[in-house]
Amino acid sequence: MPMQTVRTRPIEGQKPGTSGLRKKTAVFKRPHFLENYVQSIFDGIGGVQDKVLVVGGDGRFFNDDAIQIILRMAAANGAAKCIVGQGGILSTPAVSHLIRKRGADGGLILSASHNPGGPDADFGLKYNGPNGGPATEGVTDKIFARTQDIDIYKITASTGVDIDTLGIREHQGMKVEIVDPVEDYAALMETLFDFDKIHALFAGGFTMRFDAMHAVTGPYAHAILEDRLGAEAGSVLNGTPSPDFGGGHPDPNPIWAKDLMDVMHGPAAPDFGAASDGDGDRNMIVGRNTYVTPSDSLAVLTAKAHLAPGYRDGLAGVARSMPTSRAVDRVAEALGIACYETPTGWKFFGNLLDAGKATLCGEESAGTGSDHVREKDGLWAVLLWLNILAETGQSVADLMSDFWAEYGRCYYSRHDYEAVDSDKANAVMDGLRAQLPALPGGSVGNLVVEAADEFAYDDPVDGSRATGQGIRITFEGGARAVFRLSGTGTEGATIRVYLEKLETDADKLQLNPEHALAEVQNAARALSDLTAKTGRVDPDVVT
Ligand code: VG1
Ligand code: CO
Repeated sequence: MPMQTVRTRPIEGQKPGTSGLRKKTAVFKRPHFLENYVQSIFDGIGGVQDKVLVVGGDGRFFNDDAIQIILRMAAANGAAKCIVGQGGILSTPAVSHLIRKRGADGGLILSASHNPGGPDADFGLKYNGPNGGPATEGVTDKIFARTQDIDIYKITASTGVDIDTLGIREHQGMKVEIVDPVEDYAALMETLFDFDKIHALFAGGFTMRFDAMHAVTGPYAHAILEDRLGAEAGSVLNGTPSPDFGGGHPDPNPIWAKDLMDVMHGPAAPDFGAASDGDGDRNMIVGRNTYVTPSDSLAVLTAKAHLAPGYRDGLAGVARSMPTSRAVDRVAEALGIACYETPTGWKFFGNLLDAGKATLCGEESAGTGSDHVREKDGLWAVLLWLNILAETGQSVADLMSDFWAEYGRCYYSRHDYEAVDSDKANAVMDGLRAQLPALPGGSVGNLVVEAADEFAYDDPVDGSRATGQGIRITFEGGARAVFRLSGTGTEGATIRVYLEKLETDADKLQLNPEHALAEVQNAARALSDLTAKTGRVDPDVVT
């Protein structure tokens, strides 16, 4: 009998967070844990009988074994076909594109994104729906509900499927198609950007470094930046995916991509630098001696997107997650287009993109994307920047200076306090929550509170409401402090404090961001009483 029905029972801890389910690898490897969750996904989406699924991951430790289990379970559950990236590799945006291009019913992405990988680090699994985007809140609720009352899962008894050789084969009545992970994605990029113009830019001596951080974008970056666009060999750093990401955090920010930051601020800095994360959906942009905050990047891309062929006709609208700085709001206003504010997590952009209300979306955490897929897309952002630099002929530093002179500068920083005891983290949030009604009109230091609330989002497309999405305190003159708990951590709670200050004085556009934000940081400290409540003084990570 090639197929088994295995009796099981609910297993604790299978509640998906901001972006799928993320746990220590050892937890995912416990008997029945992954199987239970995969079956809960299948049941939560109404079964996979006769369906087509896209499957791939970022290559981290346990990627291969997990894919084998998923394929055996898809076959046992009657799926018609699985489309799998060769060697089990597919970036998150590439999965999104494949689902859409092939008209698949959904996809499974094996990744814990920017969290480190390895036997002692993190693993994750995300389900994306037929539009190519992350499971909506409604679908996520159904999957979680099933984890609570699951009793059986189905799996074939066979040992495994060859996922390394391109082509279509059969596994116990299900087709398995192994595809090149890069080809379709690269072809999509070619429809959006002026590859000739970018090629000419490199041919003219323009230099760049792209840090793939030992993660999934390596093969994509080699193929697109070096092979097709002619960036000199060696432009891609750390370009071979490794199961533990070379022992690092594949998180593209100035802390974890410090090597790249050092190069970009050193004597031999190239013209342009960029990095991407574990699963290829995030991006960091840096010019020579110039770090571009993700919030500013979204704003600049909004202002200049029309310079790339894919966006020549302008943008229908833009959207940003609530904690993302309001720089893009100012650009949208000048362009006369709508700007939506959504909760953290890409799943909230899906309806806006599907309905044609937004063309570009972004988050402060280094995610930017457009309606070409339903995920944020790291290399896409890099290519749009390259297209804009090729068209304007400006350096990143000059482009930013001009941008700030026109729109003002939103100084921005995020402070993360990691692995905080959950009760203490909740006490910080509860303490803030209790103060909210009394804050408006009062002052904290020299700042006067304009508004204070806990963010809730009413989806303009399907009318659903998401509550408890972070506390925001706005000060007169354009400063803001936002507090929320992370939904992607795997140890205790992570408190995120987001600081922002608008500056329109032409003489104050080149300040040290830390100094520019000192006042609002002090206010955030005073209001949250974070040190007394958690014992923490300095944040673990500042980006
Ligand atoms: C973090 C970021 C959020 C992002 C999410 C997934 O969530 O803040 O902006 O969408 O990670 O990113 P949280 O809940 O920890 O703040 V990733 O690149 O999965 O895929
Ligand atoms: Co990611």
